[in-house]
Amino acid sequence: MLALKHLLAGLAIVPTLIGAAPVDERCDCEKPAPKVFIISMFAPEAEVWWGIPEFNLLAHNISIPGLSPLFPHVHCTENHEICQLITGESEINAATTISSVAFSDKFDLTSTYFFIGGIAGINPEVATTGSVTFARYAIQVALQYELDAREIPSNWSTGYWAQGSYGPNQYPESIYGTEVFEVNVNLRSKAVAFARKGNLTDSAQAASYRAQYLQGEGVNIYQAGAKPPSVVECDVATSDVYYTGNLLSEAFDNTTRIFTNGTGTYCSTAQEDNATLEVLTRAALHKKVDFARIIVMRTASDFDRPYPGEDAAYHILYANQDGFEIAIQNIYRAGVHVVQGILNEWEETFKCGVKPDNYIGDIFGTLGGNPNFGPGREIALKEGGALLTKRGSSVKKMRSMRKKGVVLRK
Ligand SMILES: *[C@@H]1O[C@H](CO)[C@@H](O)[C@H](O)[C@H]1NC(C)=O
Ligand SMILES: *[C@@H]1O[C@H](CO)[C@@H](O)[C@H](O)[C@H]1NC(C)=O
Ligand SMILES: *[C@@H]1O[C@H](CO)[C@@H](O)[C@H](O)[C@H]1NC(C)=O
Ligand SMILES: *[C@@H]1O[C@H](CO)[C@@H](O)[C@H](O)[C@H]1NC(C)=O
Ligand SMILES: *[C@@H]1O[C@H](CO)[C@@H](O)[C@H](O)[C@H]1NC(C)=O
Ligand SMILES: *[C@H]1O[C@H](CO)[C@@H](O)[C@H](O)[C@H]1NC(C)=O
Repeated sequence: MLALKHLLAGLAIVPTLIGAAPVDERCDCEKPAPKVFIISMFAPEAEVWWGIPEFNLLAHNISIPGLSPLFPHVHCTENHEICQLITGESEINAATTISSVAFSDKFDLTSTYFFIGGIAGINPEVATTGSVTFARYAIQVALQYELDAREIPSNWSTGYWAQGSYGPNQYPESIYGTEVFEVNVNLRSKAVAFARKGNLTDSAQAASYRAQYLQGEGVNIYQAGAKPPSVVECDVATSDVYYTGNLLSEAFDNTTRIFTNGTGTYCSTAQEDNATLEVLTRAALHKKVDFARIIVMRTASDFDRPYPGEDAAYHILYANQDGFEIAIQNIYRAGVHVVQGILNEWEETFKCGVKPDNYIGDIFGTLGGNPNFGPGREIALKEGGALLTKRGSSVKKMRSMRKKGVVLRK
């Protein structure tokens, strides 16, 4: 290499040669440029797309370094118009797999629609099992401090409180940057319209379980939870911890409201989406992907809390909610219309992209613009530690928090 550089440096015409060579962007024309990339998290979510009449995702199995050892291939149709990856479950797997694909040289992803299609828990105040939800926000609700409930101060409503704050339901003062992501609302509207063409499935057992949410006070708050499955616009919470029960669900509903400055609607609960969106933010910053082309769809496999009067542990461990299979099936039944809708209207609509009217991106404003959540770019970056060595105030704050017994882990 060194020798070659020397040789080239001696040639006056080198700049012209390099300029004319078919390098960089030109080469992207040769690479597969999928129109839709389906993001599945584990085998059942992936396999529901296989063996279907509409398209064959198993025509190409492409290995990419960095994918999960459990799911070592990206799958694509014969013409590479539709591809699928399987992240593996939870935030670490999602971030690692999406990074490997987004920064891989094997694809041109600059015009690709990323379509997250996974199952999730569901808030019965907003929707029910089997429902298909489309998020505007993804909120990393468990990115907080936590005390076990048995050790919390007597006047606290939960053991969770935002980082850098002094108790539950306060706004975070320490920002990591992955707390909230917002995706393209105009694209979501189109995806929802496509998904509504789907004939959603249900089961008799799921129907009889959800009817019990109307008991007692449920009659006032859980009407949506007792209705048959439908397509709903509401937001997704991300947490590695698979939490459940009335109190944690209410606490993370509160967190969603606080992190989104009251603009988010807590409904589905999953373990990956903020990780996926963080990677796509970074990839978008380097023009590898278009952050305006992301759809977050979660279908509901179980309720995040028991019905009134039901024991919380019994609900999650032993009750037959029967939501899993219908949630998996409805990924395909609703999702296939989203994929086909994008392909059918590619030339007139999707090729050039659907312009967002809302802010899109993370809490820092990394991709430009001002989020309608978060403390603002300057403060968020400062609280995120970006300028820590220059900022006496942040250092002082950390010291004073340590004195108060709050340990900031980095
Ligand atoms: C791709 O992998 C799937 C299962 O992982 C397999 O069923 C299919 O035959 C493979 N396709 C090709 C072209 O090898
Ligand atoms: C709990 O009580 C303490 C001590 O009186 C007070 O400082 C704090 O604000 C209270 N916290 C909440 C969440 O009410
Ligand atoms: C919808 O799906 C159900 C089975 O889940 C089937 O019985 C019904 O005929 C379907 N309806 C339409 C309009 O395709
Ligand atoms: C959620 O917020 C409401 C309103 O601020 C509060 O009354 C409730 O105790 C909170 N719930 C939890 C579990 O923190
Ligand atoms: C969100 O709420 C926090 C805490 O009240 C506030 O400091 C921040 O300015 C708000 N952000 C926006 C964009 O309104
Ligand atoms: C990420 O988390 C925020 C809240 O913490 C949520 O509103 C948002 O929908 C999440 N983003 C995605 C894409 O899951």
